[in-house]
Amino acid sequence: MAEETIFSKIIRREIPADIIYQDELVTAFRDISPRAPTHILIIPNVEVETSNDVLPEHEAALGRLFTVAAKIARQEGIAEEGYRLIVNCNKHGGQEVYHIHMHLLGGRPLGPMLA
Ligand code: IU
Repeated sequence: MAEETIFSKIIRREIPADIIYQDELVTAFRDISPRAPTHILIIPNVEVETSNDVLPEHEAALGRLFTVAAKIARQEGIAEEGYRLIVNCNKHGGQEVYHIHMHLLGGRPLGPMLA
């Protein structure tokens, strides 16, 4: 099993976080250092370090990231204008926390992805 990160403590509510959604597969909370008016992290409750470590048994939880992202985007009122979903992997991808997570960013024009 992957080594535990701070995100596991957030999932178990052992440390404070602004959790906006949680079910048996995923947890979503506001990023502590938001890069856009809406910046939410959506993570599987199971520990998966990076996208390199994804297995078929993770498909239900990782698929749920997308359905929850769409639900939250509608709740945040950014679905029609649009938003960006990002999953960073390892050093060159800019990954800082080794519990796979989807960033949901929106609420302002984000510009070209590779700017
Ligand atoms: P990254 O894809 O691993 O680079 O993103 C990690 C994100 O986790 C980053 O945007 C941090 O601001 C965010 N974060 C957080 O919201 N709460 C925390 O306790 C920690 C990191 I550590």
